[in-house]
Amino acid sequence: MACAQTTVKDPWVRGTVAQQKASGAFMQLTSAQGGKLISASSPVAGVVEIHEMAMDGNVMKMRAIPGLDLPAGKSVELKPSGYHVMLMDLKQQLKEGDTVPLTLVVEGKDGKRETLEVKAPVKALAAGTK
Ligand SMILES: [Cu+2]
Repeated sequence: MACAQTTVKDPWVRGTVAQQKASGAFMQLTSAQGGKLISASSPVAGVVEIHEMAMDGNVMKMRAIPGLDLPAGKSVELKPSGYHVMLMDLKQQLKEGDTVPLTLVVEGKDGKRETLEVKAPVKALAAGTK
């Protein structure tokens, strides 16, 4: 890779209770030249999607989006009430103190793909609910 044009700040994953099959990963993403987060994967989850929270009538619901735009030089925050990387079909319980490896793929304006390896610490289940 010529240059890492996308940076990841403060990644974390919400912890789960036993038998819970889904969780979310959150972080701040900044793309120097602008791009789009197009996919994500993790060895702890069978399925990983990029989600947004949106109003459906009067209810906030999450739904999968094909990609998350990263405007040039602007930090985009993935947080519990907004965009997030959804980890589904979890293969294990995620406990506080664990680290979850994530692979993010960002497509630049020029069509070049950049792969980001992220190590996200697991925070307690209640983190970020306020
Ligand atoms: Cu979700």
